[in-house]
Amino acid sequence: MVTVRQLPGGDDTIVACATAAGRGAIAVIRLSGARAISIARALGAFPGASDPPPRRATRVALRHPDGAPLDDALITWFAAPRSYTGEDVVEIATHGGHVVPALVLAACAAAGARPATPGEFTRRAVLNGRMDLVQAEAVADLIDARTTVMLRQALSQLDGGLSRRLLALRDEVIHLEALIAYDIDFPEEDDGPIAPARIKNAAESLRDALRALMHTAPQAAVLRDGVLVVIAGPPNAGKSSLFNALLGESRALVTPIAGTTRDAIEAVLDRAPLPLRFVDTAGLRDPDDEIERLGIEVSTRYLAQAQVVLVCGASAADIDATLAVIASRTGGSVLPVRTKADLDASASDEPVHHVSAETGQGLRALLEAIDRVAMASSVALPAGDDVLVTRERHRAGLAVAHDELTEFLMAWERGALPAPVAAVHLYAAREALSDLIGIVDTEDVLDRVFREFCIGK
Ligand SMILES: Nc1nc2c(ncn2[C@@H]2O[C@H](COP(=O)(O)OP(=O)(O)O)[C@@H](O)[C@H]2O)c(=O)[nH]1
Ligand SMILES: [Mg+2]
Repeated sequence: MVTVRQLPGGDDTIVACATAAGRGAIAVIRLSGARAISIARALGAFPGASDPPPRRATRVALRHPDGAPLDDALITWFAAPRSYTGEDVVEIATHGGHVVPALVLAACAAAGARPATPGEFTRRAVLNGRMDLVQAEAVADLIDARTTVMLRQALSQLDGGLSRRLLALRDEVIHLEALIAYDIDFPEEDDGPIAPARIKNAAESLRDALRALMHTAPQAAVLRDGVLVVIAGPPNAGKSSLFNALLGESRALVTPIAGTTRDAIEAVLDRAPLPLRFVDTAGLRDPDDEIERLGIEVSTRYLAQAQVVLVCGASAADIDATLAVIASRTGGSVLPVRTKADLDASASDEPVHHVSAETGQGLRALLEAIDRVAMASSVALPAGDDVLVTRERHRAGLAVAHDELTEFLMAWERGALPAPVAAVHLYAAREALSDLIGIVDTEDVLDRVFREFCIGK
């Protein structure tokens, strides 16, 4: 059970551009592997025979191994093992743009580097023990983060928060295995076998801890994707204008999301306490859509999952008509919104939000109302240092471990299976957790048995 395997060509020195392509002040090209220094030397860096001082940026007139000038660059060497990958790493900061980074990459290749495959630097970091698998995923989460809360989660995961939790759970499995092993190996010990109730209690609390961590997945999903706020109403109600006005009004970081479906336009507002993910219809006519036949525009696909629905209309009648169509089709909180309030000065005491995309009236109050219902309808927000499960891989691995614990408990309580057979479930639970973190270690159980039970006596 090795989760991370060496790729073919694992000894190669790899090269890639670490910054995004296109115009920019600088680009960073990264080399990793045993030949990183000699390749940099072939490009004109580090003159002289002795190794350059590590972690110090030096200026270099870069040139192709054939002598052609490339750029005026800064170059930094990170000596193995104190580097991102654990290998010798050379970072070349060149000018950005379309040509320079491409030419420098080509020069590195000409000097013997191989273009890296996606994620290969981080893969090497895992292989060399610089980080575990969960931390490697956090690197990707950090880069993909669209909200501040998700960024914080990724940072905490990168710092080893989730890994430590998973390791602690795995330790508990090993502890249980040790208890069982003792029971198997020393049934005639003076102090008698371990009380079955002790094993049952330990297994139950472990199963509950696995379940609790597994159940943080929906929280993480809300933090990552935002609370789903779907806008509904008749054509021309002012939905798209409201969508744009809300995004503008909030002055928060807005990330437009390229059409996950054809019938919707989405954007995530990075907003406290929860990010909000607004969905407007793309206004495409779909003759097969029952809701559209009823004269209401809404992204049907999102309606069932919506946590909040803004039911929009320029008149009370329009709002009522929309409510009638929407109510039975969503489990989310419904907020009635009277649009184009600038055209209709008549105040009313209905529990309706009056907004104008034209004047900005009522937008802030509507956003705050959305915050309130989102908080009320959402899974509880994690406390600052709470560890969350941010990926399906984590949830699935925990589910396997949880189910194995459940199987073990059933067998143990019934006394149906001999202890060595029941212990197979513990082994499977441990493997599932090891897989999550990316550990390969067969000595753990023996270690624990020896340490805890003084077998040498
Ligand atoms: N006066 C006024 N007109 C608005 C307002 N919001 C939207 N409109 C107008 O109403 C029409 C339909 O707006 P639109 O946002 O496309 O509605 P949708 O079909 O529901 O997405 C457009 O001509 C808008 O300019 C508003 O707050 N005040
Ligand atoms: Mg529209």
